[in-house]
Amino acid sequence: MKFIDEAKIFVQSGAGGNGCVSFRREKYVPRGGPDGGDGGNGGSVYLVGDKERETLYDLRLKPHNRAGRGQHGKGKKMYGRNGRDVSIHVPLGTLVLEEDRPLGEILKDGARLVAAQGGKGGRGNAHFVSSTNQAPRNAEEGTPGVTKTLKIVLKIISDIGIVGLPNAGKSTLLKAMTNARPRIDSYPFTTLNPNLGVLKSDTNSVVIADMPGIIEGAHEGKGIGLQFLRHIERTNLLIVLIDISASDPMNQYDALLNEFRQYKTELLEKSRVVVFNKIDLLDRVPQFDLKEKTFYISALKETGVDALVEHLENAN
Ligand SMILES: Nc1nc2c(ncn2[C@@H]2O[C@H](COP(=O)(O)OP(=O)(O)OP(=O)(O)O)[C@@H](O)[C@H]2O)c(=O)[nH]1
Ligand SMILES: [Mg+2]
Repeated sequence: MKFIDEAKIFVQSGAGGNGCVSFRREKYVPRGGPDGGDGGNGGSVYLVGDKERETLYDLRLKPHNRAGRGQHGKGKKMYGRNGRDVSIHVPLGTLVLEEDRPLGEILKDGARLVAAQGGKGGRGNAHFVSSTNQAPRNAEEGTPGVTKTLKIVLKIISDIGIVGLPNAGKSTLLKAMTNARPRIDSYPFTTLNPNLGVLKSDTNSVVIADMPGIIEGAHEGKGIGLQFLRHIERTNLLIVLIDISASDPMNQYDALLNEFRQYKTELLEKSRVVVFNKIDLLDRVPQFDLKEKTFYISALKETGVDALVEHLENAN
């Protein structure tokens, strides 16, 4: 299924049904009391967190979501039926915005957010009896539903993000560390959307996201741009992956940090480790002196990956 991380949807809740004005009619009971029932509540539109979902694709397919209206109350104190609710299932990490103001976010499986509250049913005349008015001729109208246009944005939930230039071996590293089987190829921009993998240890499991490649000028829209970086905004730790066999590894590193800075300086404040990959291609592996923790690995041959995994498990 297509990975879609932004969608616009229209939601409309149902109006509440009107309360009823009615009087009891029975043989030999000349003046029965009021018996108008209440109107039903209008249906609401909900967004529901669903851990099985990974994309907002379905929301694109069905942008209009309308809940049912409440039925009007009837005589003999019969309630109107409530309107049908509508539940829209979304992946965990979904953010809901109304006119660019956040309405809420959905982080847990089964979590529900009211996107459009249904109208309230009106009360029937049976409610309005008083000592001075034994035969009320008034009932309430139901309140109207609401219509909204919502922007839905997905920010994947993961603990660790792998970032680097195209072809650095990010997907190969994800494959070496987790159960994920991402596409790997020798041309740049093989990965177009984030891939998720789970690193399981005895005590916990850590979700790792492999990102599309970043190139210099990405913040100006070069390559795939930096849009997808929002998916690592929630991570605790970044793996900055550098191809040590390519020319000037430190230059790659500076270029990446510079793009992060252009995107959001907060990304620079995240803890990170720097991983130099493809050491199998070199006879002599140069060492770099960085303030971050560094690792020298071959994701392809799985050399040095165990030490990295151990560090990640303890860091999370
Ligand atoms: N020799 C060697 N090749 C590697 C290593 N890691 C990855 N590669 C190769 O490098 C190429 C790119 O690997 P990917 O894992 O697709 O790289 P990526 O960073 O995910 O690339 P994009 O998704 O395009 O940004 C593939 O041909 C891999 O087989 C490594 O440790 N050693
Ligand atoms: Mg890739």
